[in-house]
Amino acid sequence: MSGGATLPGTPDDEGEDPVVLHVDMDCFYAACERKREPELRGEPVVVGMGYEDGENHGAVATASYEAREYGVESAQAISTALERLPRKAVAEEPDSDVDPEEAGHYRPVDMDYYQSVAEEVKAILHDSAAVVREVSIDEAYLDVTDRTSWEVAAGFARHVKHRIDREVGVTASVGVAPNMSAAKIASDHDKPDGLVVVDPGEVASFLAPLDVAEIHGVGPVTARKLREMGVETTGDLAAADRSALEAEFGERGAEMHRRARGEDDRAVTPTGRPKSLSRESAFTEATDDDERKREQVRALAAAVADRASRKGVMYRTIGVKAVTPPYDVNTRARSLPGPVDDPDLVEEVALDLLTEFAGEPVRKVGVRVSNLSFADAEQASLGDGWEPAADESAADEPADRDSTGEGRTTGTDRSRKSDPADAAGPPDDAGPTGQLSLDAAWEPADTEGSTDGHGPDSTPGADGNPDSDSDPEGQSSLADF
Ligand code: TTP
Ligand code: MG
Repeated sequence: MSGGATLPGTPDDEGEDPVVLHVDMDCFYAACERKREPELRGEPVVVGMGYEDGENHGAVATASYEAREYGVESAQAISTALERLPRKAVAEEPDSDVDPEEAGHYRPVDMDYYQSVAEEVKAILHDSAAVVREVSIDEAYLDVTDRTSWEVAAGFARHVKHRIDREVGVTASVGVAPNMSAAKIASDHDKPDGLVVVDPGEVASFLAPLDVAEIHGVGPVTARKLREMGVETTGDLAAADRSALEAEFGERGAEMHRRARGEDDRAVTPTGRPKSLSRESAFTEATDDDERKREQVRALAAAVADRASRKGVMYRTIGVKAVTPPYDVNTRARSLPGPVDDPDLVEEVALDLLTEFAGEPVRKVGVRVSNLSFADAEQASLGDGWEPAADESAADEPADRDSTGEGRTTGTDRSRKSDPADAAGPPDDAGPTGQLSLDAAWEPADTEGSTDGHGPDSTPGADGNPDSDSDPEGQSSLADF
């Protein structure tokens, strides 16, 4: 680790490992219920979605840790939960044979109230970090590299936790790590009220003993397949042969492998500020017909330029993406001397960049503008980027994306990498997850609203609340490998 000389509150040294916090509230809805009804503290509490007082219908949104001891869990039918943990009110009836000590409190969901509590928490998070990425009602990533140093990161995180507890009256579990993926796993590692710090250099050893299912994006189906391959722990996965994983899972396999090794260089980017606008479209089969490619790129260029105009956005960088078989993602970008809003130029530059792929078979093409400036000056200089892509109109083909990632594009930028999102086969773990497309600059046209989006082991998220990575912007994340 570097940055030993950095004091809290001073800017980080060049090259210091990022300090990333992942904050996830403990049994959040139940904690909110306890905040306004303190007599519920220490008691088993179940919050039901589609549940009404005294009824048996609905599903468990969350349960307090005391209730979880009885086998009550999220997404379970309330009727099942009641079999495992009877209602307190029933147990307290005079002729009841249920022990009130072995009973719980059931409450219906009150989203408005939870939202207001979440806002109090988020205010503290924004106070604690310049860069906050909110990924769901009870979860956020903070980049605090410029506010602390690795020597005192634990104290910094403890301070954030204490503030949430003291000022709002609910508890959070916090993971601290040099990247988002490890921070998320760390926050989950010692719940509730946990604080787990994974120092740079310890990421791989922290991950190694964990079950593969703890890696974000590995759901039960993938975990089972991995076990069949003899891969039980994250360490096994890290040591596995990447090409064998690719053979089984496509590019997702390579991504899992990277994650298991603790490799994740995504920057924490604030929620809701697009870094780029892009559209892309796949051919049914790879084509080497240049006119078809050009036609598609013209259409995409027009769509992107139109979108930028409607948003009042100027761009300084224009790029194309060409996915060549098997899954190689090639991106080319050219920066202009100043920001423009010029649909003809988008087409002209995109077609010019495309000439590099003349005669090559191409599976998918995309066009992107980045290095955006907004009419609203506050949002200006968001940088450019080929990174995380939000999916605004998932049902659309081709997809329309606002990227919120960060990247660098100077002059003509060239890159060639594999795109997890372009991997063959539907990712079975695709939940409505959070932020990013890993290092894939562009997400697939069909991440959501198609077989790719919600596979058999999507995390159940009753009533729009999500699996833990769901993003208020409706971003599709991690491309779920
Ligand atoms: P989570 O953070 O997944 O769960 P939690 O905060 O209740 O518990 P933990 O301590 O394990 O973090 O989700 C946050 C809230 O989202 C949760 O309080 C209720 C809601 N939610 C649902 O409504 N349905 C679900 O299936 C899940 C998982 C969560
Ligand atoms: Mg939570």
